[in-house]
This record gives sequence, structure tokens and C-alpha cells, in this order.
Amino acid sequence: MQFIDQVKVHIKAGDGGRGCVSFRREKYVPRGGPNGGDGGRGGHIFFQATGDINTLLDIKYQQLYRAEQGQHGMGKDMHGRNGKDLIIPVPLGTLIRDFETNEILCDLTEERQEFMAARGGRGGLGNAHFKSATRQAPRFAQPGEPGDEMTLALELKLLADVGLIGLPNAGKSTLISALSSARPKIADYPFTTLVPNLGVVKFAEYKSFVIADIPGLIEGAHAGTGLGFQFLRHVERTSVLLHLVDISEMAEGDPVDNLKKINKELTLFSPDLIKKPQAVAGTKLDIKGDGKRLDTLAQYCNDTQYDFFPICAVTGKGLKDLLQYLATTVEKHKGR
Ligand SMILES: Nc1nc2c(ncn2[C@@H]2O[C@H](COP(=O)(O)OP(=O)(O)OP(=O)(O)O)[C@@H](O)[C@H]2O)c(=O)[nH]1
Ligand SMILES: [Mg+2]
Repeated sequence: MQFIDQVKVHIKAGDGGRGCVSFRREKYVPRGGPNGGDGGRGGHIFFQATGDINTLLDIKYQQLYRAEQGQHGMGKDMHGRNGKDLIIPVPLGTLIRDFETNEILCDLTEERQEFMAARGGRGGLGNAHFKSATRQAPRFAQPGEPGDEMTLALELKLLADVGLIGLPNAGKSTLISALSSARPKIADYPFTTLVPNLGVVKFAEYKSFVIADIPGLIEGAHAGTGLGFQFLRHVERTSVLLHLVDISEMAEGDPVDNLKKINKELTLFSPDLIKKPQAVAGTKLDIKGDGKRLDTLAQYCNDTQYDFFPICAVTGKGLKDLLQYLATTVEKHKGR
């Protein structure tokens, strides 16, 4: 399925129905008074968060949403029916902004959380309301008020606790497959992963937590190189970043340089992101060769006080300690 995480949408709530001008007309009742009913209210437009969908794709295909109009008032004091409200389902983690001002209007993070984005117009009053001692036959009624209309920008930021970052081919997708039931594509070429994946990890006495696997980053990502860092917004809400560095004999470049390069890109993307707790995992331990790359990285992490985990996602080596660390860090962060 296509993954869409940014869309523009135009919404128009229903207009209110017109009030009615009408007079009582019955046999033997000369000059019956006004009896025009009120118009109904126009339908509102709501956005509602649901875990059932995970992309904004549907909205991309329907960029205009309208709610129903209120029915016009009728004679014999009959009120027009209200327009039906329109509820637009969006994935959890959808941020709604005003397209013009960019102001954040709402952040839908909880299941079934709703946001009324456009209010339906009030129905007009019928002429029955305007009768007074001096005006016994009002020949006018109110028009309905127009419903709100606006353009919004919707942005999806996945709600994950742990974000996996690293160069392409570092083993991010392999790790998420080993820890959760997510099954992203894995292959020995860079940029196998083109869209973010989420995996739910269940761990011992802790509650489950969610890991996000995002496409690989490379030097110059901030300037759009590779896939750029369009996907980094999906790790903006995580509690901890796990930085994967390939320490196998097949890996290219110095492991410490590789680590620093990505962290530089993170700083350029957002100073907040780099302030998050970050741990480093040296991956592909099973093919570490003479182990020099592993030692260099371990030494650097020790000097700079990064928590360091040598792992092999294929054999499962080191995963227990890593999980323990991730679970406790996530828990600690959530408690704050
Ligand atoms: N021997 C060995 N190979 C591994 C290990 N982890 C990953 N690999 C291999 O490394 C290659 C890249 O792994 P992926 O998990 O696709 O890497 P990625 O970081 O998701 O890559 P992109 O999606 O391209 O950014 C694949 O051929 C994997 O089979 C490991 O622990 N041991
Ligand atoms: Mg991948």
C-alpha cells in the first residue's frame, strides 16, 4: 500500500437552512398568524483518529469534503432537519494545521479522539419568530448562515517509542523483524526501505512499545540527498533513538565517521531530535571479521558515553540486553 503522510484538504461545513415565511391558512380562520418554521443547522465536519488506518492516502484522493446542508424551514411551524455531520477518519498521530497560517489546530493522538474542524451554519429563523403586537404579519424570515469553509494541511507523524536510524543497509529492517511481527522488505542493497514501518514489541513485565523503522539516511540528507530526511518527522515523537552502525567486515567507511555523519544530519534537521536519548547498536556481529571496527566503535561510545550494544539480529545475540535497555528507557520517558 502507498504511504502518504502529508495532504492538503478543503472542507466546507453545511450551510444552515433558510427560515420559512408562511401563514396559517385554514377554512373559517381568517388572517391566520405567521407559522414559518426555522431552517435546520448545516452539518459539522469532524476528524476522528483511528488505529484502523495508517496512511492519509484516502484523503489524498478526495481533496474536497462537504457536509450536508440544513433543510429549509417549512410552513405549519415545521423545523427543517439538521444537515448530517461528516466524520473523516484519519490515522493516529495526525496533526491538523491551517493551510494559510500553518498554525497547529489539533493533534490527534488518542484512539477515537475527535476534532470539530468546521462548524455547520445556524439555520435561519422562520417568520413565526418575528411576530409582535405591532407586527402581526411579518413577511420575512432569516436566511441560514453559511457553514465554515477552509483549507487544512494534514500531516502524519507516526507514534512510536523507539526510532531506528542509520545508514542504508545498516540492518534496521532486519532488527525490527527480529523484535516484532513487522515484516519489512530486507535486502543487501541500500534504500530497500522506502516508507516507514512500525512494529510492536512485547517485552516481559513491561507494557509493549512501538519501534519505527525509517528509510536509511545518508550524508547530505538535509539537502535532499538520497531520500532526504522527509521521514525524520516520524521519529520526532519517539522517546529514544537507536542508532544502528554496521560493524561487519563488509561495511564501508569508518564506523565512528558513519555515526557522526548521521548525527550531523539529525542536528541539521532538528536540534531537538539530537537531544533525545540515543543508544548505539553495532550490527552484524556474526560477520565482524577481525573485530577492529567493533572495537573502534565500542571505544568511541565508551568515551562519549553512548550506551553501546553489539548485536546480531540474525542469531539473536545481544538482543536481550538491547530490549531491556529500550523497554526501561521508554518506560522512564513515559513516566515523566
Ligand atoms: N550476517 C548478517 N547480515 C545482516 C544482519 N542484519 C542485517 N543483515 C543483512 O544486511 C542487509 C541489509 O539489511 P536491512 O535490514 O535491509 O538494512 P536496512 O538498514 O533496513 O537498509 P535500508 O532499508 O536500505 O536502509 C541484508 O542483506 C541483511 O540480510 C546480521 O545481523 N547479520
Ligand atoms: Mg530497511
